[in-house]
Amino acid sequence: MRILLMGHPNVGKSVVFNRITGANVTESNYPGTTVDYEKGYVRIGHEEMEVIDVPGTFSLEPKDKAEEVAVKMLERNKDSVVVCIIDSTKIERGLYLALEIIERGSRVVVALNMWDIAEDKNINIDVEKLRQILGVPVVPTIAVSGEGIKELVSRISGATSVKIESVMKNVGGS
Ligand SMILES: Nc1nc2c(ncn2[C@@H]2O[C@H](COP(=O)(O)OP(=O)(O)OP(=O)(O)O)[C@@H](O)[C@H]2O)c(=O)[nH]1
Ligand SMILES: [Mg+2]
Repeated sequence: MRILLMGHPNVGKSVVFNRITGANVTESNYPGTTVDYEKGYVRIGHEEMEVIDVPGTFSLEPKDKAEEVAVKMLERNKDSVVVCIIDSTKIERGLYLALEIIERGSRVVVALNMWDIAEDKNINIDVEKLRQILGVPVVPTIAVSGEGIKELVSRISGATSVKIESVMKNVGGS
């Protein structure tokens, strides 16, 4: 089984990747650092899973080379679990991409990364409500300190796909 780490540029995908796999991929605060993909491994239970640090993409309608690589990765790996990494300080934009990935039928786990910065800015996110609306696991993370990463990994093997129609119904009802 494969795990794809996806999200907008500069949300912390490579730091999460390094945390999960113990690898050492270039991290930087310049968006678009990862234009090709990196591969590593994580052992979950008895299973060794391949983890892919997918280039950042704003949406599934590619606008440049990096986004093209990202969308192709998703299309070629329909049965993988996608860890969708969202910048907690820019949650709406990130959720749009998460919904697009859910809509494609992938199993998704959402990481609300940069949780420390959101706290500093007094941005309060109702994680439980987000879980209920999306119907997928939602885990706050601080990739740079490692907080939440263990829990994130623990949610991967149980991830299931959800119907976009039921998510949209929940959005309407909230
Ligand atoms: N404060 C804080 N900084 C973080 C966190 N996660 C990542 N960063 C920082 O955010 C910057 C971007 O991290 P990367 O892992 O390179 O981001 P990326 O998503 O891989 O970026 P691209 O490959 O360019 O798409 C780095 O300077 C990280 O140190 C976090 O949870 N909290
Ligand atoms: Mg990167």
